[in-house]
Amino acid sequence: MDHNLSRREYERAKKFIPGGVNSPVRAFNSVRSQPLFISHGKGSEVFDIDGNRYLDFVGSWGPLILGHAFPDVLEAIKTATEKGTSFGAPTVTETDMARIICEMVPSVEKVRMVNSGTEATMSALRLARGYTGKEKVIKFSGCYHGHVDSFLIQAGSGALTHSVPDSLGVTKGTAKDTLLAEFNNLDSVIKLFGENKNNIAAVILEPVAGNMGVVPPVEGFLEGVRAITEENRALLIFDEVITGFRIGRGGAQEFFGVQPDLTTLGKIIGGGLPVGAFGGKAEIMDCLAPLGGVYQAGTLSGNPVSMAAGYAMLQYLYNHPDIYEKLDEKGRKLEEGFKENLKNTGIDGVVNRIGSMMTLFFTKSKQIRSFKDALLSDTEMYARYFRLALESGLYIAPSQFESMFVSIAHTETEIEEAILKNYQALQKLGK
Ligand code: HOZ
Repeated sequence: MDHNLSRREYERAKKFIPGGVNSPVRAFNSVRSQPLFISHGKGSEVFDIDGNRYLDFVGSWGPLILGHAFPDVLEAIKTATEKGTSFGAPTVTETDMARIICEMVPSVEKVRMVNSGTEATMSALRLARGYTGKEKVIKFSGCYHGHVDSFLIQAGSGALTHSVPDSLGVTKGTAKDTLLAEFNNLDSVIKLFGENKNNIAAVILEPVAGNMGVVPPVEGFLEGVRAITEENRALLIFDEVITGFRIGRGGAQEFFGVQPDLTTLGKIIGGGLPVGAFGGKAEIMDCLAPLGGVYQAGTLSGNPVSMAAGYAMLQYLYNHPDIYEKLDEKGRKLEEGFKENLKNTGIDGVVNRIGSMMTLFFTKSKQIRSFKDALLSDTEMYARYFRLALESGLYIAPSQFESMFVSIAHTETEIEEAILKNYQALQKLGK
């Protein structure tokens, strides 16, 4: 495969953009490669500016449940832009969007739109503090909630990939209010509540960790966190930026039957456009300005074009509830194929999957149930695997600590193609 144009473009980008990219993971640093510059995408495929075709399992990091350039979404964007792109004043689609989110996500009675997942988690935290009058927040090591100061402490995703889980620029004052627990370890949460009596405003987590690679919750974990937060009058925040509308119509909370007080959503509701939202019980949400004393605002919040794209996608999901079975079936096939390939090539690895989210960890461990387990993975091996896969036209996350995403656009033949490419890459790895 020829990557000359991407390489040239990367050199040009580096002159004007820090590191040549607008978000670190896509620089491909941790897999010791160079970023691809994408020209376009269609369905399950993306094409780079050199004209190479890739079977895409990144899917813009999750939101493209329906695949690239889905006709309903494109049509909605076109119609919306023809009427103007921003008003900073209410439009009808904002209410349509809010209504469909409230209808689909079990715990959400009211919702406020923002522009990204980072904004959603930042705002949800302020709201939790304002509502409870308490200051501290518990997060889990390896969970990622965007680049909010309070959450850039032992964070997953790009922070982890680039070995700076604790970012420079976060003050000690901010960091002292963030307490760290271990994912899938209830005792670690109980201990923190014991040590910080009556001062924990909220516990935030990804109900299925997706930014340390995919790590599903063990049985009883989410229920346990729910019970502890209730006992201690702290809010439970589910960050469903990845899982919302992906592992089920009502996200992880519907899938596992555990209802948080607040839910944060991000790119997943934008049909590929920049958007975010946070929502929950009306009593809590009504503490936001202009009703209450917790201030939160944004000119582009509820932007008409993003709302139109997101609403078109959510309507499609609402009207086609069977797609979740289809996604799970495609995910299952991929998982089985990858596991079979590991066995047949003698490479040590674990495949974690839930629905259409999946990670292949290169590890000698038998299972990956915690952040500590995930950290034992052989990231050098993943880097080599990534490069081999990419060269064969399989586009997966450029980091061990992310998820693969399957969309409804992936056909059975393409899932088989991915399994074959995975096999060929593993075979080469083993040599
Ligand atoms: N935060 C994303 C991964 N979980 C990466 C975003 C990007 O580089 O576009």
